[in-house]
Amino acid sequence: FSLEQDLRHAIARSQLEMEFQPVVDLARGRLIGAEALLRWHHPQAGLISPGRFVPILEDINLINEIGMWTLNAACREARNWQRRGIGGLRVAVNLSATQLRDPKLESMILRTLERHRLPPEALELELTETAAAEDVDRTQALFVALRAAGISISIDDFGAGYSSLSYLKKLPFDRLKIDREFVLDVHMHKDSQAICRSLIELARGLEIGILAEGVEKSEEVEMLQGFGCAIFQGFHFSRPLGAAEFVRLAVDPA
Ligand code: G
Ligand code: G
Ligand code: MN
Ligand code: NA
Repeated sequence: FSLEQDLRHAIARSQLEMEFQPVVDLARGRLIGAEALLRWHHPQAGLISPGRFVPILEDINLINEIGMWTLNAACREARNWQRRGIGGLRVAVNLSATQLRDPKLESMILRTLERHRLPPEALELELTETAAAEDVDRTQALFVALRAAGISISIDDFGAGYSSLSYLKKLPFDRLKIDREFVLDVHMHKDSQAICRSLIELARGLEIGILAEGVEKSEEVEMLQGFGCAIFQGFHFSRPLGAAEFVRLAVDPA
């Protein structure tokens, strides 16, 4: 089989699925949302990670189509949470650099929210700093428009790219996600501690939110909490869950 060919039929054959990884706010002691993560169930190869197939989607020009499928699926599920009375949760959807270059992106996002009657406050878009910094002026216009509509924006994998910090002055956004690389065993590494402390201080100075992703151990949580980070995502709290599993957790947090 060829992954390229098979990807062209993945939507029609219902092989794509979204998982939802809980995001928790320890200051308020509650679940505040989830990151929507795309999964591809390949009939022969099994479960394939987006880390492997998103680059192929980019190559074969399918990223915009599958990106819209993803956004639609995530918004439909977030509306489902609201219908079930699970209030105040935000769903975070990853966007690639290619999607950012699509002139129809903004209108498609707004139409998707309308179609599902999802309030814009319930949607967050995640972009890596590399994607966001690629064309700062263009990204700036897009972020301004999306935020004016009530959608929030986070910079994913923060600290892991090669971009300069100058884009921080130009781009309006709501949240930084500290890359997993700096969170991993932060309690054991002085350099990771210095970096995390600086990032948390940076977010405070910029008056934006900060989230630590990829937390796997209570020692990591405790250290980052001590530095002033309150929002977490990672296997320590929960792995990404199927839609039904996520609803069970949200309705009845153990
Ligand atoms: O879930 P996993 O660890 O396999 O994700 C690997 C990478 O794929 C992560 O960087 C994640 O941000 C990205 N990713 C997950 N879902 C999506 C998606 O719907 N769209 C895009 N563009 N990237 C995604
Ligand atoms: O790049 P991005 O932040 O979007 O990547 C999210 C990916 O990280 C998801 O595919 C998810 O499966 C993975 N992930 C989430 N929590 C953890 C964790 O605690 N440890 C590890 N190793 N991976 C995680
Ligand atoms: Mn992400
Ligand atoms: Na990330």
